[in-house]
Amino acid sequence: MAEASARAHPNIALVKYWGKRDADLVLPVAGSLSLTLDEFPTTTTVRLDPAAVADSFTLGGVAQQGTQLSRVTEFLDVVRELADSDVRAAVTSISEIPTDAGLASSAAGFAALAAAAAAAYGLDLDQRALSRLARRGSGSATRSVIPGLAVWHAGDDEGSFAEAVDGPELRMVTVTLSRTPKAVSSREAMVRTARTSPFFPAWVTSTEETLQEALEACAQGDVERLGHLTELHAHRMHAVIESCDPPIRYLSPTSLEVFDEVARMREAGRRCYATADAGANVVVLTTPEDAEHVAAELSVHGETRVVRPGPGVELIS
Ligand code: 2P0
Repeated sequence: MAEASARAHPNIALVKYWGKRDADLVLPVAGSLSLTLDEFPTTTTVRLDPAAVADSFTLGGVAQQGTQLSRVTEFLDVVRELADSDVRAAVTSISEIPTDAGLASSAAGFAALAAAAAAAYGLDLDQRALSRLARRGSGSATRSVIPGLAVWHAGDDEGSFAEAVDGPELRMVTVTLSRTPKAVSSREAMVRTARTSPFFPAWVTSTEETLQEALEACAQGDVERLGHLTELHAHRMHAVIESCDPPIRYLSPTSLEVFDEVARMREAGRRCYATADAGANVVVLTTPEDAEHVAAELSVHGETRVVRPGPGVELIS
């Protein structure tokens, strides 16, 4: 097949990925756990072009250059090596992720690109192989291949893939607070954290422990324990990031107000637990019963949206 299209969705980590032990192979220092969302898909088409001398990448109708294009080209080089091909490709992508929603676009973007490129170059990959391939584009993309709850194993190149995990029925409430782009990219901030934070070794060992506890909570359908670990792990990730030199701080005073409000709702009996990625926006893990209430209460701080668990990556043509 010389052309293929695929769609993937972003995911939010409950146990976070922060730090690589191998940047080329995108191997994380520890495993992580996430929920793939059913909103904000990215749809990507890969068309092989034997006459082209270089790859092209168009995002939302705009031709990309620089880092955006080179990350796509480097990823396609991995696919071409697997397919034993030197044919260049035209990649067109449409992202429905609002640029200010604080959701990493690289997870959905590279999961969709992995599936479309694998099909266009004639690779027949199962879910595990596709997850490993998506990992080479962006770490969090490893998990967007998988529907719903997904664990990404740290492992070596063979063993570092994501797979589905059974767990309780969950909802996410996104709270959009920030409209300014992040000061330091996740990729750069991860390197700085690993190089300069004295707390980094403890972050690595405690993350593996938290992951095992979170997987047990999933198996037991224990929303309270899973939620507690989710919020705890977000605080720990931001603490290790803030401890690097020079320091990086992603949370704003309003983010902390939302964390406080979520704690107050919890004391009042709601099941809700806050987390935040490499930006000021907050996402709240909650239940189907509590989701609408949580979204309404938090709407004074920013735009809120209730999001359900979503599908894994899908080939659409
Ligand atoms: C996560 N984040 O687990 C963590 C939490 C942000 C905070 O994965 O360098 O874009 O492409 O592997 O996947 C964002 O990092 O980084 C991320 P790369 P990625 O979702």
